[in-house]
Amino acid sequence: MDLRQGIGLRKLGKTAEEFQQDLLSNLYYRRGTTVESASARDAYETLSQTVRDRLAERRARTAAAHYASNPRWVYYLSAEYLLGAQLEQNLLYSGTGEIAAEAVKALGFSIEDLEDLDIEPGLGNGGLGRLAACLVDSMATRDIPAVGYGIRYDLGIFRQIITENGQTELPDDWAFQGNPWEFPAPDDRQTVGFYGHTEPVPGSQTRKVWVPGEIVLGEPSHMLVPGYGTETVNIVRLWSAKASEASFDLSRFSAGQYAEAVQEAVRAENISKVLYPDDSTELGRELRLKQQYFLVSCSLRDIIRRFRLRNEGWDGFAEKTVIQLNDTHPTIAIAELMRLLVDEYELEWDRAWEITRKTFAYTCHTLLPEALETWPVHLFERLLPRHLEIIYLINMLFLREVEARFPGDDDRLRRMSIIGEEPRMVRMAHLAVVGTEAVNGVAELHSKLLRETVLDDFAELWPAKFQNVTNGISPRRFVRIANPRLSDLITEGLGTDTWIRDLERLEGLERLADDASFRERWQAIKRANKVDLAAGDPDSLTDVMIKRFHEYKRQQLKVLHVITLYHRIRQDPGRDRVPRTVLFAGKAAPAYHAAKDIIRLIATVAATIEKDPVVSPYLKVVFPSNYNVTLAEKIIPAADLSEQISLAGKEASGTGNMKLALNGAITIGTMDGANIEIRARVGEENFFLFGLDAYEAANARINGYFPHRYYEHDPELRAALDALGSGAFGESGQRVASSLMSWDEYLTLADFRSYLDCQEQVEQAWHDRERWTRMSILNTAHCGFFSSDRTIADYAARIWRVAPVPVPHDD
Ligand code: F55
Repeated sequence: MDLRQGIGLRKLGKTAEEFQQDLLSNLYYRRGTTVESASARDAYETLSQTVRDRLAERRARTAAAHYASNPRWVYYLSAEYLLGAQLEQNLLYSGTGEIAAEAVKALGFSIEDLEDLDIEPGLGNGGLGRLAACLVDSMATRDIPAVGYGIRYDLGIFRQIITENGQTELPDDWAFQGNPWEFPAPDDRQTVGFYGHTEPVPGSQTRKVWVPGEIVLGEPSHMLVPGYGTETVNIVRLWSAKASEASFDLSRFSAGQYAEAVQEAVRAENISKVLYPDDSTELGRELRLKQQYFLVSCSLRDIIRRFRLRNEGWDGFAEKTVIQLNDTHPTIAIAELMRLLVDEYELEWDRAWEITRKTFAYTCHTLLPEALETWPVHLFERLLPRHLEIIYLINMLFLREVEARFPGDDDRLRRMSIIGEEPRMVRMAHLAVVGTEAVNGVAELHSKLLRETVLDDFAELWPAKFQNVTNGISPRRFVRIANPRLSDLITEGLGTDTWIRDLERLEGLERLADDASFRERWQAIKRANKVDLAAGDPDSLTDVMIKRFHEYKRQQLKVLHVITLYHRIRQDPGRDRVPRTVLFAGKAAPAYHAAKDIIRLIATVAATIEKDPVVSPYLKVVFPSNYNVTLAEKIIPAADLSEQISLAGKEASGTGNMKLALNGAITIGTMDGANIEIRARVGEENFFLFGLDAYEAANARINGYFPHRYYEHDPELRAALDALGSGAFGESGQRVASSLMSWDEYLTLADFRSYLDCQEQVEQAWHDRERWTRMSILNTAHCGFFSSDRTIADYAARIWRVAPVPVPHDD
């Protein structure tokens, strides 16, 4: 048999009997147990393997098709992936949901029970990590040859427990029971250097030899990333740090110094031990820079290895390769590729630089100045001495270019330099802009503000480099899987399920918004989803704010609203009111004390309301622990109102806003991030807008912002802040109030009245249930644009210039 002609595999069966046979064979031969003694975990592992095998077969065909066509590849470099649970997704994507359910039933289990055993790899913090997962899903769905590279952290984002005392954190040993979805690939191990010194190469101006002082191994494993409704199965390749043999000190061990003997090995393996739980605040810690370089060094060598399988020399490299940097975290790749090309492959500097610049593209995810990554020069010098030299040279040549364009403008040179002065820092965003062919923001407003503010000098120098690619979300995970009831109704209403791959078809729901019986079913589904969630009265308005805790996102504004409602009910208990269930979920970085105070305050407010018999019939605050992808999939389908209330100009895009709108929640939000694009699509009458816009917000302090004035002029605001200040809601409440009264960085008080007025409009609309339901349907109908399939089509056409490579069917 010539394996190169096809993939030489026996076909895996498509019938329930064949699936069941494979399940049994996996139970006996791989799991090593029997039907009689199989536990739920045995059944889960075996089912996962059986499903995985079906995808692995598609994976083999994908690899064969890619190998044959030698295409242009997309490599997505991201320090984070929030992939979510895998079983249900893989059942759906492999089309084995029904036969699998039958087969496990014969073993005495239900598929739902086994799905409960499926854990999620929490290898990310929030939006950025989940975006990476949605984008790899859509790359596979769009048949784009792609590999996602990341780090296989032993401990993912911490497990959160909410009590009346606020948030506590526990380690997340996510793969403790094994991970059936993962394939180790020890043969593709890489060697990574750190520290040490550089030596000149005689006769060369630019080449150097780097002699590292520490060597660590990177061992890859991969998870399958199937496309939906297509044959493509791509991979996400995750690196684990392993100590080299040499790092075990046998002589110390023999001398009885057991801890010292393994000390170096432990240090090496710490690199992939834990995900940094901070979003948006850079810590400047050495271990984090080590993680970044570890990811980059392993991945680039793997990319080059893969290129060399089909190509020779370097001429074709930039044509066959595009490397997308997910924020600045993997930006050291620019210096690393230069190092590999110049020092190891002996290319001329200019040629190496041309290749490097053409190969990379950079996505920025923030506007917060404190989230723009910088590293102390001295740390860089110690950890990555050769990379610092290369960055200096890149910077010198770059500043020469700037000087030629703007002679004598020293201030501009200082602003644009990759090296900041006092203290001396490496500015990763500057390196990312200088070393790439394309730079994009993640929503229209964000991209515009990047050009006008943070990166304005660069946009002036290279206007064509700057683009917008508005974020999107996977309709499979966040509609089809999360909300099966609504999905079935949509499919019935449209007469087809093609919307799952072609989300703009949801427009067809527009006419159904006028159909009373359709509206009734729509409403019944929302209610049933609320019953499933069991967060509160299913007939109450379910008002959700689910996202990381950060002051710029303004959970504190929502708390002021809740306290005001509480006061209103107490003052006039007899009045008829809209019952509300306010649901908060999200994690705060463990060291972010102000955010943790807000969490604790919410827990206290929730308990106070619960105990109050006058208020509790109308108002309930719930705060489920440990917000993650799995919990999001339960909450989102049950939401009526979506809180997107960041200070305008601070939220780059948001993606929760898209997930909620697509599931028929109506947004109350500011003119921020993708809210603006959601509003433009669903129509202003189907969106609750309030607050300052980004320009007003930016000017507020310039014109003199005094939070105290709002306190003095608004009695309800005063009552809420006084209650907090009095200690009625604990010390955390006092600290939140004092921070708002003294500085209020995110203009919470300025937007308070506008927000409360807008919430009144929400209640008016809720009273008219027909109107509300129509708004809800129209939100879903008009949000098809926010599919990550569209996002990927944008990247593919405008940034990557890649074409799909279809994978043939097996019949
Ligand atoms: C993680 C680590 C560091 Cl060091 C910095 C930032 C992060 C992080 O998680 N950022 C993040 O999630 N950013 C978000 O990206 C989303 C996807 O583009 C946006 O929708 C969202 O607005 C932005 O805050």
